[in-house]
Amino acid sequence: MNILDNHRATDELQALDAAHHLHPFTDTAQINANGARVITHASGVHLTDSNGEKLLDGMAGLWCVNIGYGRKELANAAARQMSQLPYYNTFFQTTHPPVIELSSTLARLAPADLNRVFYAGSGSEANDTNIRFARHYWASLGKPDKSIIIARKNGYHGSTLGAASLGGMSAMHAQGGLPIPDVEHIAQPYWYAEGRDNSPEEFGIACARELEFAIARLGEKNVAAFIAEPVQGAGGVIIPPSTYWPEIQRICDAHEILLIVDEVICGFGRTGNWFGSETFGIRPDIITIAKGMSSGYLPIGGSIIREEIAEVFSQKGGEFVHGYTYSGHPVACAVAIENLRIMEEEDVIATVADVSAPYLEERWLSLADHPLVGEARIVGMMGALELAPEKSSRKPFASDEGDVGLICREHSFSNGLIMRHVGDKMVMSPPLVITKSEIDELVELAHMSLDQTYADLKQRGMLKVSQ
Ligand code: PXG
Repeated sequence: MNILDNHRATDELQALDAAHHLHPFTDTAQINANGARVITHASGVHLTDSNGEKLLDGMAGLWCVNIGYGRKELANAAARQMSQLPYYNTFFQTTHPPVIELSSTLARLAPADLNRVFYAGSGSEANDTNIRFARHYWASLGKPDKSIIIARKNGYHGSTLGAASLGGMSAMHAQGGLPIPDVEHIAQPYWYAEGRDNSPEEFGIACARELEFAIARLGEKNVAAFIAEPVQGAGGVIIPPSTYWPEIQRICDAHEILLIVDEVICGFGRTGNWFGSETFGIRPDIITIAKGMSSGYLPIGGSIIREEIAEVFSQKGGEFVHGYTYSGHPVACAVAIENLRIMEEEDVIATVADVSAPYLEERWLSLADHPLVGEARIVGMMGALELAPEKSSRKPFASDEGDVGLICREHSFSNGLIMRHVGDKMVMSPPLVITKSEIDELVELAHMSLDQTYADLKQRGMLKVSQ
Protein backbone atom coordinates (compact mmCIF):
# COMPACT_ATOMS: atom_id res chain seq x y z
CA MET A 1 0.00 0.00 0.00
CA ASN A 2 1.19 3.49 -0.80
CA ILE A 3 1.84 5.12 2.56
CA LEU A 4 0.24 8.31 1.25
CA ASP A 5 -3.04 6.58 0.50
CA ASN A 6 -3.39 4.93 3.87
CA HIS A 7 -6.63 6.60 4.75
CA ARG A 8 -10.36 5.97 4.66
CA ALA A 9 -12.66 7.29 1.94
CA THR A 10 -13.31 11.05 2.03
CA ASP A 11 -16.95 10.91 3.14
CA GLU A 12 -16.07 8.53 5.95
CA LEU A 13 -13.24 10.80 7.10
CA GLN A 14 -15.54 13.82 7.00
CA ALA A 15 -18.21 12.04 9.02
CA LEU A 16 -15.70 11.00 11.70
CA ASP A 17 -14.21 14.49 11.72
CA ALA A 18 -17.67 15.98 12.23
CA ALA A 19 -18.45 13.49 14.99
CA HIS A 20 -15.26 13.77 17.02
CA HIS A 21 -13.14 16.77 16.12
CA LEU A 22 -13.71 20.38 17.17
CA HIS A 23 -11.78 22.75 14.88
CA PRO A 24 -10.02 25.97 15.93
CA PHE A 25 -11.45 29.31 14.72
CA THR A 26 -14.34 27.46 13.08
CA ASP A 27 -18.12 27.55 13.16
CA THR A 28 -18.75 23.89 13.98
CA ALA A 29 -22.28 23.73 12.60
CA GLN A 30 -21.10 25.20 9.32
CA ILE A 31 -18.06 22.95 8.82
CA ASN A 32 -20.05 19.86 9.72
CA ALA A 33 -22.78 20.77 7.25
CA ASN A 34 -20.27 21.30 4.44
CA GLY A 35 -17.71 18.61 5.32
CA ALA A 36 -14.12 19.59 5.98
CA ARG A 37 -11.58 19.46 3.19
CA VAL A 38 -9.18 16.63 4.01
CA ILE A 39 -5.54 17.38 3.22
CA THR A 40 -3.54 14.21 2.92
CA HIS A 41 -0.11 15.09 1.64
CA ALA A 42 2.10 17.87 0.40
CA SER A 43 5.28 18.57 -1.47
CA GLY A 44 7.08 21.84 -2.18
CA VAL A 45 4.39 24.55 -2.29
CA HIS A 46 1.54 22.20 -3.16
CA LEU A 47 -0.99 20.32 -1.04
CA THR A 48 -3.07 17.36 -2.16
CA ASP A 49 -6.49 16.56 -0.74
CA SER A 50 -8.15 13.19 -0.17
CA ASN A 51 -9.76 13.36 -3.63
CA GLY A 52 -6.37 13.81 -5.26
CA GLU A 53 -6.89 17.51 -6.02
CA LYS A 54 -3.82 19.70 -5.95
CA LEU A 55 -3.78 23.12 -4.27
CA LEU A 56 -1.14 25.82 -4.33
CA ASP A 57 -0.60 26.77 -0.70
CA GLY A 58 -0.49 30.54 -0.82
CA MET A 59 -0.48 30.67 3.00
CA ALA A 60 2.47 28.35 3.79
CA GLY A 61 0.12 26.44 6.09
CA LEU A 62 -0.58 29.15 8.64
CA TRP A 63 2.30 31.48 7.69
CA CYS A 64 4.82 28.88 8.79
CA VAL A 65 6.02 26.34 6.21
CA ASN A 66 8.85 28.60 5.13
CA ILE A 67 11.03 25.99 3.41
CA GLY A 68 8.09 24.19 1.82
CA TYR A 69 6.68 20.71 2.33
CA GLY A 70 8.32 17.32 2.03
CA ARG A 71 11.88 18.08 3.12
CA LYS A 72 13.21 14.64 4.02
CA GLU A 73 16.13 16.15 5.97
CA LEU A 74 13.67 17.40 8.59
CA ALA A 75 11.98 14.00 8.84
CA ASN A 76 15.40 12.38 9.22
CA ALA A 77 16.50 14.87 11.88
CA ALA A 78 13.33 14.07 13.85
CA ALA A 79 13.81 10.32 13.48
CA ARG A 80 17.45 10.51 14.59
CA GLN A 81 16.60 12.58 17.65
CA MET A 82 13.63 10.37 18.53
CA SER A 83 15.87 7.32 18.57
CA GLN A 84 18.56 9.00 20.63
CA LEU A 85 16.54 11.08 23.13
CA PRO A 86 12.86 11.56 22.31
CA TYR A 87 12.15 13.63 25.38
CA TYR A 88 13.78 15.14 28.33
CA ASN A 89 12.94 18.34 30.15
CA THR A 90 15.02 21.42 30.74
CA PHE A 91 13.82 21.97 34.33
CA PHE A 92 15.78 21.04 37.45
CA GLN A 93 19.29 21.83 36.31
CA THR A 94 19.27 19.64 33.21
CA THR A 95 19.75 20.35 29.53
CA HIS A 96 20.50 18.45 26.30
CA PRO A 97 22.52 18.98 23.13
CA PRO A 98 19.68 19.98 20.72
CA VAL A 99 18.41 22.80 22.96
CA ILE A 100 21.97 24.09 23.44
CA GLU A 101 22.70 23.94 19.71
CA LEU A 102 19.46 25.67 18.76
CA SER A 103 19.89 28.41 21.36
CA SER A 104 23.36 29.29 20.13
CA THR A 105 22.15 29.26 16.52
CA LEU A 106 19.25 31.56 17.37
CA ALA A 107 21.54 33.91 19.29
CA ARG A 108 23.76 34.13 16.21
CA LEU A 109 20.87 34.76 13.79
CA ALA A 110 18.80 37.12 15.96
CA PRO A 111 19.42 40.87 15.81
CA ALA A 112 22.32 42.35 17.81
CA ASP A 113 22.37 41.40 21.46
CA LEU A 114 19.28 39.19 21.59
CA ASN A 115 21.15 36.25 23.04
CA ARG A 116 19.07 34.25 25.51
CA VAL A 117 16.19 31.98 24.58
CA PHE A 118 13.27 30.79 26.72
CA TYR A 119 11.31 28.04 24.96
CA ALA A 120 7.60 27.37 24.58
CA GLY A 121 5.52 25.04 22.44
CA SER A 122 3.91 27.83 20.41
CA GLY A 123 3.74 31.55 19.80
CA SER A 124 0.82 31.90 22.21
CA GLU A 125 2.71 30.27 25.04
CA ALA A 126 5.76 32.39 24.29
CA ASN A 127 3.69 35.56 24.57
CA ASP A 128 2.28 34.35 27.88
CA THR A 129 5.88 33.91 28.98
CA ASN A 130 6.59 37.47 27.85
CA ILE A 131 3.85 38.88 30.05
CA ARG A 132 5.15 37.06 33.11
CA PHE A 133 8.77 37.81 32.21
CA ALA A 134 8.21 41.54 31.73
CA ARG A 135 6.27 41.91 34.97
CA HIS A 136 8.69 39.82 36.97
CA TYR A 137 11.64 41.70 35.46
CA TRP A 138 10.37 45.03 36.76
CA ALA A 139 9.34 43.51 40.10
CA SER A 140 12.84 42.14 40.55
CA LEU A 141 14.18 45.65 39.95
CA GLY A 142 11.98 46.88 42.80
CA LYS A 143 9.28 48.27 40.48
CA PRO A 144 6.33 45.92 40.95
CA ASP A 145 3.85 48.57 39.81
CA LYS A 146 5.22 48.39 36.28
CA SER A 147 2.76 45.77 35.10
CA ILE A 148 0.65 47.27 32.31
CA ILE A 149 1.37 45.96 28.83
CA ILE A 150 0.35 48.23 25.98
CA ALA A 151 -0.66 46.42 22.79
CA ARG A 152 -2.67 47.29 19.70
CA LYS A 153 -6.17 46.92 18.37
CA ASN A 154 -6.36 44.26 15.69
CA GLY A 155 -2.98 42.86 16.73
CA TYR A 156 -2.71 39.08 16.99
CA HIS A 157 -0.52 37.41 19.59
CA GLY A 158 -2.18 34.02 20.05
CA SER A 159 -5.09 32.25 21.66
CA THR A 160 -4.14 31.50 25.27
CA LEU A 161 -5.68 33.80 27.88
CA GLY A 162 -2.61 36.02 28.09
CA ALA A 163 -1.79 36.12 24.40
CA ALA A 164 -5.41 36.70 23.36
CA SER A 165 -5.54 39.56 25.88
CA LEU A 166 -2.49 41.14 24.26
CA GLY A 167 -4.16 40.67 20.91
CA GLY A 168 -6.66 43.31 19.96
CA MET A 169 -9.28 41.09 18.36
CA SER A 170 -12.62 42.19 19.80
CA ALA A 171 -14.35 38.95 18.75
CA MET A 172 -11.82 37.01 20.81
CA HIS A 173 -12.20 39.28 23.85
CA ALA A 174 -15.95 38.78 23.69
CA GLN A 175 -15.57 35.06 24.41
CA GLY A 176 -14.24 34.06 27.81
CA GLY A 177 -14.01 37.35 29.65
CA LEU A 178 -10.88 38.90 28.18
CA PRO A 179 -8.63 40.81 28.38
CA ILE A 180 -6.85 39.96 31.63
CA PRO A 181 -6.12 42.98 33.85
CA ASP A 182 -3.43 45.51 32.99
CA VAL A 183 -3.48 45.24 29.22
CA GLU A 184 -4.24 48.40 27.22
CA HIS A 185 -4.80 48.72 23.49
CA ILE A 186 -3.91 51.62 21.22
CA ALA A 187 -4.66 52.25 17.53
CA GLN A 188 -3.13 50.16 14.77
CA PRO A 189 -1.21 51.84 11.90
CA TYR A 190 -3.78 50.80 9.29
CA TRP A 191 -3.71 53.74 6.91
CA TYR A 192 -6.00 52.30 4.20
CA ALA A 193 -8.99 51.92 6.52
CA GLU A 194 -8.29 54.45 9.26
CA GLY A 195 -5.95 57.08 7.84
CA ARG A 196 -8.74 59.35 6.57
CA ASP A 197 -7.27 62.50 4.97
CA ASN A 198 -3.84 62.10 6.50
CA SER A 199 -0.91 61.09 4.37
CA PRO A 200 0.44 57.65 5.34
CA GLU A 201 3.48 59.39 6.87
CA GLU A 202 1.37 61.71 9.03
CA PHE A 203 -0.83 58.84 10.05
CA GLY A 204 2.16 56.69 11.00
CA ILE A 205 3.41 59.37 13.38
CA ALA A 206 -0.05 59.95 14.83
CA CYS A 207 -0.53 56.24 15.57
CA ALA A 208 2.89 55.93 17.17
CA ARG A 209 2.23 58.99 19.35
CA GLU A 210 -0.72 57.12 20.82
CA LEU A 211 1.87 55.04 22.61
CA GLU A 212 3.37 58.13 24.19
CA PHE A 213 -0.07 59.43 25.18
CA ALA A 214 -0.94 56.04 26.69
CA ILE A 215 2.30 56.01 28.71
CA ALA A 216 1.53 59.53 29.96
CA ARG A 217 -2.08 58.65 30.79
CA LEU A 218 -1.26 55.40 32.57
CA GLY A 219 1.93 56.68 34.20
CA GLU A 220 5.35 55.47 33.12
CA LYS A 221 5.84 53.96 36.57
CA ASN A 222 2.94 51.57 35.82
CA VAL A 223 3.88 50.46 32.30
CA ALA A 224 5.97 47.32 31.78
CA ALA A 225 6.11 46.93 28.03
CA PHE A 226 4.76 47.60 24.57
CA ILE A 227 4.15 44.63 22.27
CA ALA A 228 3.55 44.70 18.52
CA GLU A 229 4.09 42.73 15.34
CA PRO A 230 6.43 44.43 12.82
CA VAL A 231 3.66 43.80 10.26
CA GLN A 232 0.27 42.59 11.52
CA GLY A 233 -0.27 39.25 9.85
CA ALA A 234 -3.59 37.80 11.01
CA GLY A 235 -4.96 41.37 11.18
CA GLY A 236 -4.66 41.52 7.38
CA VAL A 237 -1.00 42.20 6.47
CA ILE A 238 -1.10 45.73 7.82
CA ILE A 239 2.22 47.24 6.75
CA PRO A 240 2.88 50.35 8.84
CA PRO A 241 3.77 53.64 7.14
CA SER A 242 7.55 54.27 7.03
CA THR A 243 7.31 56.81 9.86
CA TYR A 244 5.69 54.46 12.35
CA TRP A 245 8.46 52.23 13.69
CA PRO A 246 11.11 54.98 14.02
CA GLU A 247 8.68 56.98 16.14
CA ILE A 248 7.74 53.93 18.25
CA GLN A 249 11.45 53.26 18.76
CA ARG A 250 12.04 56.88 19.83
CA ILE A 251 9.20 56.65 22.36
CA CYS A 252 10.42 53.33 23.76
CA ASP A 253 13.96 54.74 24.06
CA ALA A 254 12.66 57.84 25.83
CA HIS A 255 10.67 55.89 28.40
CA GLU A 256 11.54 53.07 30.72
CA ILE A 257 9.51 50.29 29.13
CA LEU A 258 10.37 47.06 27.36
CA LEU A 259 9.80 46.73 23.63
CA ILE A 260 8.50 43.26 22.76
CA VAL A 261 8.42 42.56 19.04
CA ASP A 262 6.24 39.62 18.03
CA GLU A 263 8.17 37.98 15.18
CA VAL A 264 6.03 34.84 15.07
CA ILE A 265 5.05 35.55 11.44
CA CYS A 266 7.72 38.08 10.40
CA GLY A 267 10.64 36.04 11.73
CA PHE A 268 12.73 33.58 9.73
CA GLY A 269 12.69 35.32 6.40
CA ARG A 270 9.09 36.38 5.80
CA THR A 271 9.93 40.06 5.25
CA GLY A 272 13.17 39.44 3.33
CA ASN A 273 15.51 39.50 6.34
CA TRP A 274 15.93 36.96 9.11
CA PHE A 275 13.68 39.13 11.29
CA GLY A 276 11.09 41.81 10.65
CA SER A 277 12.92 43.97 13.19
CA GLU A 278 15.79 44.28 10.69
CA THR A 279 13.44 45.20 7.85
CA PHE A 280 11.89 48.00 9.93
CA GLY A 281 14.99 49.08 11.88
CA ILE A 282 13.59 48.07 15.28
CA ARG A 283 15.77 47.38 18.35
CA PRO A 284 13.68 44.99 20.45
CA ASP A 285 14.27 43.96 24.07
CA ILE A 286 12.43 40.69 23.51
CA ILE A 287 11.22 38.95 20.36
CA THR A 288 8.59 36.23 20.16
CA ILE A 289 9.37 33.41 17.75
CA ALA A 290 7.56 30.26 16.52
CA LYS A 291 6.17 29.13 13.14
CA GLY A 292 9.04 29.54 10.62
CA MET A 293 11.64 28.50 13.20
CA SER A 294 10.79 24.86 12.42
CA SER A 295 8.92 25.64 9.18
CA GLY A 296 5.94 24.27 11.11
CA TYR A 297 7.23 20.68 10.92
CA LEU A 298 7.02 20.43 14.70
CA PRO A 299 5.54 22.83 17.24
CA ILE A 300 8.08 25.09 18.90
CA GLY A 301 8.09 28.70 20.05
CA GLY A 302 10.10 30.93 22.28
CA SER A 303 11.23 34.35 23.46
CA ILE A 304 14.69 35.71 22.69
CA ILE A 305 15.77 38.22 25.27
CA ARG A 306 18.36 40.96 25.10
CA GLU A 307 21.55 40.03 26.95
CA GLU A 308 21.48 42.94 29.40
CA ILE A 309 17.88 42.31 30.39
CA ALA A 310 18.35 38.57 30.74
CA GLU A 311 21.42 39.29 32.88
CA VAL A 312 19.53 41.57 35.28
CA PHE A 313 16.70 39.05 35.36
CA SER A 314 19.12 36.22 36.18
CA GLN A 315 20.97 38.20 38.86
CA LYS A 316 17.98 39.69 40.63
CA GLY A 317 14.94 37.60 39.70
CA GLY A 318 15.61 34.43 41.67
CA GLU A 319 13.70 31.43 40.38
CA PHE A 320 11.39 32.25 37.45
CA VAL A 321 8.42 30.15 38.48
CA HIS A 322 7.33 29.40 34.93
CA GLY A 323 7.91 26.77 32.24
CA TYR A 324 6.30 24.19 30.01
CA THR A 325 6.77 20.42 29.88
CA TYR A 326 7.82 20.89 26.28
CA SER A 327 10.09 23.94 26.77
CA GLY A 328 13.05 23.08 24.53
CA HIS A 329 11.64 19.74 23.39
CA PRO A 330 14.63 17.84 21.94
CA VAL A 331 12.91 16.59 18.78
CA ALA A 332 11.37 20.00 18.01
CA CYS A 333 14.79 21.59 18.60
CA ALA A 334 16.50 19.06 16.31
CA VAL A 335 14.00 19.83 13.56
CA ALA A 336 14.39 23.58 14.04
CA ILE A 337 18.19 23.24 13.86
CA GLU A 338 17.91 21.32 10.60
CA ASN A 339 15.42 23.82 9.21
CA LEU A 340 17.74 26.73 9.99
CA ARG A 341 20.72 24.81 8.63
CA ILE A 342 18.90 24.34 5.32
CA MET A 343 17.85 27.98 5.23
CA GLU A 344 21.45 29.07 5.70
CA GLU A 345 22.99 26.47 3.38
CA GLU A 346 20.51 27.17 0.59
CA ASP A 347 20.67 30.92 1.09
CA VAL A 348 16.90 31.07 1.36
CA ILE A 349 16.82 34.61 2.77
CA ALA A 350 19.15 36.06 0.13
CA THR A 351 17.11 34.38 -2.61
CA VAL A 352 13.94 35.86 -1.12
CA ALA A 353 15.48 39.32 -0.90
CA ASP A 354 17.14 39.32 -4.33
CA VAL A 355 14.84 37.19 -6.47
CA SER A 356 11.52 35.92 -5.12
CA ALA A 357 10.27 38.93 -3.15
CA PRO A 358 10.96 41.49 -5.93
CA TYR A 359 9.27 39.20 -8.47
CA LEU A 360 6.29 38.47 -6.22
CA GLU A 361 5.99 42.19 -5.50
CA GLU A 362 5.90 43.10 -9.18
CA ARG A 363 3.30 40.43 -9.95
CA TRP A 364 1.21 41.01 -6.82
CA LEU A 365 1.08 44.79 -7.24
CA SER A 366 -0.16 44.30 -10.81
CA LEU A 367 -3.42 43.05 -9.23
CA ALA A 368 -4.02 46.65 -8.08
CA ASP A 369 -5.30 47.29 -11.65
CA HIS A 370 -8.21 44.93 -11.11
CA PRO A 371 -11.55 46.77 -10.74
CA LEU A 372 -12.24 44.97 -7.44
CA VAL A 373 -8.95 45.95 -5.80
CA GLY A 374 -8.69 49.19 -3.81
CA GLU A 375 -5.09 48.57 -2.77
CA ALA A 376 -2.46 45.89 -3.22
CA ARG A 377 0.40 45.87 -0.72
CA ILE A 378 3.30 43.61 0.04
CA VAL A 379 6.47 43.36 2.08
CA GLY A 380 8.85 40.49 1.45
CA MET A 381 6.73 37.40 0.97
CA MET A 382 3.50 38.57 2.61
CA GLY A 383 0.85 40.59 0.85
CA ALA A 384 -2.76 41.74 0.90
CA LEU A 385 -5.45 42.96 -1.46
CA GLU A 386 -8.12 45.33 -0.22
CA LEU A 387 -11.30 44.34 -2.03
CA ALA A 388 -13.36 47.47 -2.59
CA PRO A 389 -16.66 48.48 -4.21
CA GLU A 390 -15.07 51.52 -5.88
CA LYS A 391 -11.48 51.91 -6.89
CA SER A 392 -10.03 54.86 -5.11
CA SER A 393 -12.27 56.07 -2.29
CA ARG A 394 -11.04 53.45 0.26
CA LYS A 395 -14.68 53.01 1.29
CA PRO A 396 -15.90 49.55 2.42
CA PHE A 397 -18.72 47.48 0.95
CA ALA A 398 -22.30 48.01 2.12
CA SER A 399 -22.52 44.27 2.88
CA ASP A 400 -21.32 42.87 6.21
CA GLU A 401 -17.55 42.94 6.49
CA GLY A 402 -16.16 39.62 5.34
CA ASP A 403 -19.03 38.64 3.02
CA VAL A 404 -17.11 39.63 -0.09
CA GLY A 405 -13.82 38.24 1.21
CA LEU A 406 -15.48 34.89 1.83
CA ILE A 407 -16.84 34.74 -1.73
CA CYS A 408 -13.35 35.41 -3.08
CA ARG A 409 -11.80 32.85 -0.71
CA GLU A 410 -14.27 30.21 -1.93
CA HIS A 411 -13.46 30.94 -5.57
CA SER A 412 -9.78 30.82 -4.78
CA PHE A 413 -10.13 27.39 -3.12
CA SER A 414 -12.15 26.09 -6.08
CA ASN A 415 -9.46 27.36 -8.42
CA GLY A 416 -6.80 25.44 -6.49
CA LEU A 417 -5.23 28.36 -4.61
CA ILE A 418 -5.24 28.75 -0.85
CA MET A 419 -5.57 32.42 0.04
CA ARG A 420 -7.01 33.55 3.35
CA HIS A 421 -9.55 36.32 3.77
CA VAL A 422 -9.44 38.73 6.68
CA GLY A 423 -12.72 40.59 6.47
CA ASP A 424 -12.72 41.86 2.89
CA LYS A 425 -8.95 41.66 2.52
CA MET A 426 -7.31 38.75 0.75
CA VAL A 427 -3.94 37.81 2.19
CA MET A 428 -1.14 35.55 1.03
CA SER A 429 2.12 34.35 2.49
CA PRO A 430 3.49 31.45 0.45
CA PRO A 431 6.46 29.24 1.32
CA LEU A 432 9.65 31.26 0.91
CA VAL A 433 10.98 28.70 -1.57
CA ILE A 434 8.24 29.37 -4.12
CA THR A 435 9.70 29.64 -7.63
CA LYS A 436 9.02 32.30 -10.24
CA SER A 437 6.75 30.02 -12.26
CA GLU A 438 4.84 29.10 -9.11
CA ILE A 439 4.50 32.82 -8.34
CA ASP A 440 3.01 33.22 -11.83
CA GLU A 441 0.58 30.41 -11.04
CA LEU A 442 -0.37 32.05 -7.72
CA VAL A 443 -1.01 35.46 -9.24
CA GLU A 444 -2.93 34.05 -12.22
CA LEU A 445 -5.20 32.01 -9.93
CA ALA A 446 -5.70 35.04 -7.70
CA HIS A 447 -6.61 37.11 -10.76
CA MET A 448 -9.09 34.51 -11.91
CA SER A 449 -10.65 34.41 -8.43
CA LEU A 450 -10.99 38.21 -8.45
CA ASP A 451 -12.71 38.07 -11.86
CA GLN A 452 -15.18 35.46 -10.63
CA THR A 453 -15.84 37.38 -7.42
CA TYR A 454 -16.41 40.59 -9.37
CA ALA A 455 -18.89 38.85 -11.67
CA ASP A 456 -20.73 37.39 -8.65
CA LEU A 457 -20.92 40.75 -6.90
CA LYS A 458 -22.27 42.41 -10.03
CA GLN A 459 -24.86 39.74 -10.46
CA ARG A 460 -25.95 39.90 -6.82
CA GLY A 461 -25.95 43.73 -6.74
CA MET A 462 -23.23 43.74 -4.08
CA LEU A 463 -20.90 46.34 -5.60
CA LYS A 464 -22.34 48.93 -3.24
CA VAL A 465 -20.44 51.34 -1.07
CA SER A 466 -21.24 51.56 2.64
CA GLN A 467 -22.90 54.90 3.44
N1 PXG B 1 1.93 35.92 17.35
C1 PXG B 1 1.64 36.15 16.06
C2 PXG B 1 2.12 37.41 15.41
C3 PXG B 1 0.93 35.20 15.33
O1 PXG B 1 0.63 35.43 14.06
C4 PXG B 1 0.82 33.85 17.33
C5 PXG B 1 1.55 34.81 17.98
C6 PXG B 1 0.41 32.63 18.08
O2 PXG B 1 1.15 31.54 17.70
P1 PXG B 1 0.57 30.05 17.93
O3 PXG B 1 1.74 29.20 17.57
O4 PXG B 1 0.23 29.93 19.35
O5 PXG B 1 -0.64 29.89 17.05
C7 PXG B 1 0.51 34.02 15.97
C8 PXG B 1 -0.27 32.96 15.25
C9 PXG B 1 -4.45 33.29 10.75
C10 PXG B 1 -3.74 32.69 11.90
O6 PXG B 1 -5.49 32.74 10.39
C11 PXG B 1 -2.60 33.29 12.42
C12 PXG B 1 -1.97 32.72 13.52
C13 PXG B 1 -2.45 31.54 14.08
C14 PXG B 1 -3.59 30.96 13.55
C15 PXG B 1 -4.24 31.53 12.47
O7 PXG B 1 -4.00 34.28 10.19
N2 PXG B 1 -0.87 33.36 14.04
